Amino acid sequence: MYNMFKFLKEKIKKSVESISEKLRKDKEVIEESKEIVKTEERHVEPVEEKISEATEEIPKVEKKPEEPVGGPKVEEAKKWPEAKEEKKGFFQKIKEKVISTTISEEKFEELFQELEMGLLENNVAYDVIDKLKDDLKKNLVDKPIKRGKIEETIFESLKKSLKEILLEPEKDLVKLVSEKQEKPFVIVFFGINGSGKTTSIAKIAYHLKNENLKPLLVAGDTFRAAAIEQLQEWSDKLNIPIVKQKYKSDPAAVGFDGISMAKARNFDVVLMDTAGRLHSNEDLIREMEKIVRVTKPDLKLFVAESITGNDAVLQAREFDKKIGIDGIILTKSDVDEKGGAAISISYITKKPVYYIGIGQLESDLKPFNKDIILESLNLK
Ligand SMILES: Nc1nc2c(ncn2[C@@H]2O[C@H](COP(=O)(O)OP(=O)(O)O)[C@@H](O)[C@H]2O)c(=O)[nH]1
Ligand SMILES: [Mg+2]
Repeated sequence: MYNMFKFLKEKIKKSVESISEKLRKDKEVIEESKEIVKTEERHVEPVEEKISEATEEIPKVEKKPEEPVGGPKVEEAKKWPEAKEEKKGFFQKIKEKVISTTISEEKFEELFQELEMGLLENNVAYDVIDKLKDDLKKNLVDKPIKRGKIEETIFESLKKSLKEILLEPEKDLVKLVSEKQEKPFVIVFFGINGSGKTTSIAKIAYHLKNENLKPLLVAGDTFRAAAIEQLQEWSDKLNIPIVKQKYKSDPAAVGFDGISMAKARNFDVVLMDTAGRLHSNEDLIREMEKIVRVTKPDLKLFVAESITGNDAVLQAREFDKKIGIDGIILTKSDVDEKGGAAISISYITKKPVYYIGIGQLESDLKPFNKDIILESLNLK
């Protein structure tokens, strides 16, 4: 289970319950019309009495042999049960109306306002909301839905849409690294300051090491004070080698060094750190382009903070436009209570989320998994 959907989960549940409740109120209106029919039936009652009178009359008729059996009164009596049958059919139709309901487009818009607001408040991107809404519309508008099945229909629709929206990697990292013939497999991590690049590198290196692969750390953030020391500390703690140079050296050159060393000493995978930068800074973008040109990464991972919501999504899109990214690491989900970024980021960028960061320790990393997300949203 992921913790980041605390509010979103509640919001979806509440909104869907409220939709059902509103439709139930509509049901009362229909029930009222059912009442009217019942009252009408009461009017019919004397007619029913007539029927029995009429049937009773038949033997009377039989008692009078001078009159032929099957006189006009008997024929009339035959008609009554038929009339009663018709009434029943009509009543049946009303009952069916009560059991299933259809929602007009207008009603749909009104009903889904709350859900829409809830999704927005919890950082779900507009495009994702549009997709969820369009799918729901297709499944709900002008289609008879069984009364007891409204909630289920909505949940099923949301579930199906989310399965399309969320993007898991086709192959996990261990497989990707293991399958590359010519080692090392090179991963470069990008993202703005403080998003969790260095920590994520440590977590992934630790994970790959536990899978019997040989990782090498490359201190490519030569810009920010203490960045090299930070990676060095992880290197010491996890007992994973590091390649570094002095501050202000060219990160592309550090990357090149790292790859050479990895080739010479049979490392399976190079994990390269970079300086945090904003996508709007042209100099730093040129630097990133140079890193990519020189190191030719097998995988460019963008590290985004879950808690920043739509900002994380926009950053990922901008970085993708500038340098092209292959996947995403979503950090700090443990301190996010909305979770919208996790739902939106892969749909907007069309890039899979590889891992979710769930804390500050090396083991605080979870693979991104659709089923776990659906389960965490109570949609399973
Ligand atoms: N709670 C939490 N903190 C994290 C996570 N990932 C990173 N951090 C913290 O975020 C801060 C910035 O991380 P850092 O790796 O230095 O970011 P960088 O500037 O992108 O390299 C550090 O204090 C990390 O411990 C996470 O998944 N959960
Ligand atoms: Mg760093």
